[in-house]
Parts: sequence; C-alpha cells; structure tokens
Amino acid sequence: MARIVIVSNRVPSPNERGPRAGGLAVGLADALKDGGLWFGWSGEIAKTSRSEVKRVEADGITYATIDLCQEDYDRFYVGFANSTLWPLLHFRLGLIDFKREDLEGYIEVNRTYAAALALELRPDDLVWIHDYHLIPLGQELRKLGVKNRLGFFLHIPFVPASLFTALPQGNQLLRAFCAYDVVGFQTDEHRRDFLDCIEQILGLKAESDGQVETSTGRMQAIANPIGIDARGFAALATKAERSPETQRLKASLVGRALVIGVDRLDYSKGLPNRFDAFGRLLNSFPEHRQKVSYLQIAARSREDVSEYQAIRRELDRKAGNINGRFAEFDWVPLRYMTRAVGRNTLAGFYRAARIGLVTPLRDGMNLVAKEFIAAQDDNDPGVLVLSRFAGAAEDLSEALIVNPFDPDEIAEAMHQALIMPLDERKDRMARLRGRVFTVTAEAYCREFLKALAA
Ligand code: GDG
Repeated sequence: MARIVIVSNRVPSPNERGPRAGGLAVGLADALKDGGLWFGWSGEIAKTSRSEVKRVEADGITYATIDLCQEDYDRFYVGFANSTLWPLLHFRLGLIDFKREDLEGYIEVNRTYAAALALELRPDDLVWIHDYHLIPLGQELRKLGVKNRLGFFLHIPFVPASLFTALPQGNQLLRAFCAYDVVGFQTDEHRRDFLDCIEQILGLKAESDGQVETSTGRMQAIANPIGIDARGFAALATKAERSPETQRLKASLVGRALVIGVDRLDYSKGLPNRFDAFGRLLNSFPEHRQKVSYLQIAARSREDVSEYQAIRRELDRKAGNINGRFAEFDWVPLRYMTRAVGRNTLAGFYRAARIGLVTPLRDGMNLVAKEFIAAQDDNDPGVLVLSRFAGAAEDLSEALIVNPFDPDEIAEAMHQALIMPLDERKDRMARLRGRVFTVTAEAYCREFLKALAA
C-alpha cells in the first residue's frame, strides 16, 4: 500500500492534548497510522531565517515540521492567507486587505515548503495537501519534478466567478489548482462554483463528473464533506455528563434551558447577529426571560489580524448591552467567554444544552454542528439552529435552518426550539444523528484517498 503524506499549515504536536486537539487531527492521524508522514508548519516563529525540518516519530507517524520567520509569518499567514484569501472565500470582499508583497510571501513560503517536502517524498507516496494556505504547493512540487499523485482539499467555501475575479492575480491562483490530480470541496455548491471559475476565467472545459483537461494533465474536482469521529465524541459527551465542570454548569443554570454557541472568534461565524438575535428573543418572547441562559464560548484566534480585534470589541459591547438591558440580580442572560475550554468539557456542555446555535454567515462545513448532534442524549435531545450558509446545512436539513443575516428569524427559531415537544426533538435528532454517524472523519479520509489513488 502506498504511503500517505498529509500536508497542512499547522501540524499537530503528537502529544497535543490541549484544549484545541480536534476531531480532524484524530481522523487524519488514523489515515496515517500505517506509517505515514505529516508535514507542515510547526507553529513556531524562528528568530532568524527559516530553519531545518524537525522530525518526531510517534505511533508509527512521522511528524516533519518547519518554522517560519517573522517576515514569512506576516506576509504569508497574517497577510495573504488570512487578510486576502480568508475574507474573499467567505464572500467578504470589503474586508480584503491585499498587498502584492503578501502574495509574493505566500508563493515564497509555498516554494520553501515544496523544496523541503520534495526531499521527504518516495516515488509512490500519495500526497494530500490541506487548505487555503497551501494552494500553490502542488504546482511548486511539480516544478521540482515531483510526479506523485497530488490531492488538495479546501476546508473553507469557494466563491462564484463574479466574486473570484476581485482577487488580484486570481488567474495565477486558479491555475495552481490545476497542478493537482484531485481537488476536494466540502459541498457540491463549492465544487460547482470552482468549476464555473475554471470554465469562465481559465476557459477550460469541465466534464459533468468534475474532470478538467489541463495543459499538464487531468484534474478532478470532487465534493467530499468532512465529518467527525461521531462515536468517539458521543462517548466523550456521555462520560463528561458526570464531570465536575458539567455538574457546575448545570448547578449554575438552576433549571434554566441552556443555549450554547462554540466558535473561534471569527467574523465569518456571525456572532454579532447571533447576539442581536438573543436580544430579540428576550424582547419579542418575554416568556423566556429568566428561563434561558446563553453561553457563548468564542475562543480568540488570529489576534494579529486587525479585523479580529475589531470583532472582539464589537462583541464585548453587544454582550454588555444585552446583559445591561435584561439581567436581573439573580440572572445573567448571556455568558460570554473568549478563552478556549477543554474538549471533554465542551462535549459535556453540548449534551447539557437545549439549543445549539450555529449561525455562521459562511462556513466551509462547521464541525460544531456535528459535535453538538453527536453529543446529544437520545432520550432528551436538544435542537440545532443552523445557518443555511454553513456547508453542514447541505446534509442536516432536520435542523432549524435559518438565514443568519436576519436576527429576527434566528430569534423565532430559538423560540420554536424552546417550545418544541419532546417527540419532535427526538425525531429530528434521530435523523440528524443518522447522518453524522455515517459521514464521519474516517469516511471523509477514506473517500478522498480512494479518489486520489484511482
Ligand atoms: C475550518 C472551516 C470546517 C472551538 N472552540 C473550542 C474548540 N473548538 C473546536 C470545535 C471544532 C473546531 O474547533 C472548529 O471547527 P469548525 O468546523 O466549526 O470551524 P473552523 O475552525 O473555522 O474550521 C470549517 C473545518 O475547517 C473543518 O474542515 O468545518 O468550515 O472554517 O472542532 O469543537 N475546541 C475546544 N475548546 C474550545 O474552546 N476544545
């Protein structure tokens, strides 16, 4: 069997047990357990220029990492990846802060990664590259003569051609996709938008099965939704129900219904609208006052990017307004924290919640929606309120699907969830669980690697 090589911007440390150790890391590590290689950035900033590749072996997997220097980090990561590509591919043209030197830094870092990775590769390795930081990596590997099967998966959305053309030198980036044998997207909508760009901007013809004849060979675009380790997460949640943290949370609710939101603190996640929606719930449906508590965990991320500082200030203000307006001396309606909590704790909190609020303005998939579902108690499940613009909505139609741009609609869905009879909650959740336990992290890896090996 061919060796699997995974490349991602951040390589998890083999011993990562911290609060962020996520399901995808588990799913991918599983695909590598027969002796694979995981290559990428260490997460460290080197003091001078780029350093050598560092290798650690654990459980049969080789983790090979490289540091970035400060200038690379600023131009590649903070700059082009997170201040141009991230807003562009989340439909937020107004937030793009493009600089030519950032694009140059982005290409240079990909070139450096390619040079280091090429030395690690064996002829029949299957190479699977992840996400928007590394789009040109396949093309840079090809320039070095690498002939291996190369796959790429985009974790975030893709945009229609009319938006993509806003990207300076976008043709160059689109051409970089053509160096891969397989390009994967979370949903069929993202895949279609990508193929439209290929046709309209590059003038190439896409077949109905997503195959594209390029100047150097064939590329196939596939839709392959990511999932979680649903069984593992369900077991974690059942166990965490009795944990001291979950018990403390339940005691603090004194019988009130818990509404939970869990997101990286990111403008794509629709948090201001969600806070507004909660305010409108308390205003328009006063019967729920003092009967619900909304806990929003919004772990800080990308604090070097100015837009992330702005959203944090906005949320601080909105949270203050809601609590100032509605709180009673013995009831704080909104609990808002920007610290990450442990994964076990999170699982127990999801299980204790009556409503899971997942209302991104755009999202590739959204794993929180799937974790919330996996964590529920079949006998007394909560209700998922889900944005129609999360990739997850393509598959999870039994959630209460909302337009995240309309806080009143979110408030109405929360009201509907709070009064929903037990039988309907059970019925909806049983169907949702059927999907989440089928489209798992393991199935995602298997399907992608099958397409790549074909
Ligand atoms: C990208 C795409 C796509 C969050 N806060 C805490 C915590 N988390 C964990 C969640 C979940 C993960 O982080 C977030 O995953 P999402 O899928 O919701 O979102 P992104 O980070 O934006 O991920 C997204 C994903 O890639 C995978 O393809 O679904 O669309 O944007 O696992 O649980 N975990 C812990 N503490 C926290 O405070 N332990």
